[in-house]
Amino acid sequence: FLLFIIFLSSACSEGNKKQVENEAASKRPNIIYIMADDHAEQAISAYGHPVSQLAPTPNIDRIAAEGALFENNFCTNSICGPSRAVVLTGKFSHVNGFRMNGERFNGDQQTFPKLLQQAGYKTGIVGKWHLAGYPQGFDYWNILTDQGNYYNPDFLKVDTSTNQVDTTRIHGYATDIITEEALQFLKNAEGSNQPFMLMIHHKAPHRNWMPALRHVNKYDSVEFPLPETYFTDHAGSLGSKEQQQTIYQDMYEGHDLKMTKEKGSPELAHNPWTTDFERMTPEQRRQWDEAYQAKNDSFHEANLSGRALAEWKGQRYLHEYLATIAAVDEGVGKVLDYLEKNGLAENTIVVYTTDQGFYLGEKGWFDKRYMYEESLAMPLLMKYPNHIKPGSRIGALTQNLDFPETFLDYAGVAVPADMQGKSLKPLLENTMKDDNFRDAVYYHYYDYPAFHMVKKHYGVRTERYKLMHFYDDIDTWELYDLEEDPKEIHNQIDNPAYDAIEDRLRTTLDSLQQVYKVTKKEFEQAPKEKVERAYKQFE
Ligand code: SGN
Ligand code: CA
Repeated sequence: FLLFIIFLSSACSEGNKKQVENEAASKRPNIIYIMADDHAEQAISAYGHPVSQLAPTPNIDRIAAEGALFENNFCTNSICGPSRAVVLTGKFSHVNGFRMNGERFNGDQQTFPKLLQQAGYKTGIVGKWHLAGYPQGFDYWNILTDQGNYYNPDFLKVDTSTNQVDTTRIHGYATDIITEEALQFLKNAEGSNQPFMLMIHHKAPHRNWMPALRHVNKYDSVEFPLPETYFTDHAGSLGSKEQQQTIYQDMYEGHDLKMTKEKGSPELAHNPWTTDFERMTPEQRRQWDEAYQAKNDSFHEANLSGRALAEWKGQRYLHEYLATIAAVDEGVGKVLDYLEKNGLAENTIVVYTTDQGFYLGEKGWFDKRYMYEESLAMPLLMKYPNHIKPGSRIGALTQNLDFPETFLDYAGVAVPADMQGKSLKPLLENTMKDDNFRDAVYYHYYDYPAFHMVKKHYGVRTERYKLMHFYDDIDTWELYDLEEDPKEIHNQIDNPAYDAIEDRLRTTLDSLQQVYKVTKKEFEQAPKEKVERAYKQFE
């Protein structure tokens, strides 16, 4: 009898233990990671920039209102594939090995989705991948081929009947298709006792900024403020003298700005890559041309030149860019609504971010790549009810490098010692002061010569200052005082008043390079062949 009692009580305590474990497991949060492509902070209304107030993003803003907005989140290398590789691995580009687009990501290495999957998470990714090779560590994936197309895009996924990877062209608009794919993943996860982690990677608002048909005229009547530096010559920066990302010099009039050759004709002006438009169905193309006809005709009638033409181009660019975001915002709304309607909102962390910042006409530019604020800054919003106080603003210097550790931390999975970031949980849950998180961030961009001709550079940014070194076929330093000069127009490197600050920044830079294991090898890559100014090739 005694034995029976002992057996019973040990069975009960086993049972209790299991139950506790199950409860803990079921409480592990789901994670939805939404990443747009090239979505600037200036174009998320929660960040408060004037442009975004005229093109608000109410659904993305819900994440900020219900959770936290990071005011100083940065990428480590402002370009697509590399940023994604950092997010997956929690390691700088020189450690994870993916330094520039076109390289191949070594998918065999440790990533956070793999670690979550091993810990019992159901993992998925839909949308842009852009790392070459196929995703590893995901139970389900359906990814855009390469950069992906806005209309009728091609997707790659495993056909479970043959176990082969198939390419399928899906009819419709990329952002909507990716949203539908995400909702389908969530539906399939229903009833499962596994927590899930889903990455929703939009193509929008990447170049060439083609809005959904329902949005092509959305901002026609809106005049957006162009940045005050739209025509500013960044004279103190030798590092950016040769850039090719000036809206009024380097954008392709047809491909980017959807300008036509002449009044009355739908035929596009300079359009080097015809596939974006040719893949539209005749009906899509008919609706598209119809929507653009009147506005393109009135452009021809106005006969603009010089500054007025440059301003018109800036305006057209903002219209297009912001209109592609409208569909992303709707998609975010659908995902949030789904979570609410299905009782999942409470136990799901939702993140909204993008792969890097972007220029919306500051210094006349588009694109990214630079360590200057607009492209270094990476919007980050995160909500997790009952854990993150609604309306929190986090000012700490954070990076995409920190994302994987944050997710592992929340999932209760041990963080591997070789990851180089820090969990954001103490900031999100208010157990750490912003100032105690990190003194400085390290940055390194490698892709030169390439599209837009942004030279190789690395540097350090503290709360107030930034020191950058452009190298390779140039050897020049820049120093900015972000408090005195937030637009980074005045390079103070030769100003003796900043000598002591420069010394301190160099020391910080050296020590960061040591901590992050930057080796000399980094700076000794064979130079790539130079490319001609892209626009001139097509003139
Ligand atoms: C394309 C774009 C470039 C852009 C790169 C990288 N040109 O080449 O403007 O800088 O992608 O973007 S396009 O006209 O072909 O769109 S990234 O987001 O993938 O890094
Ligand atoms: Ca990008």
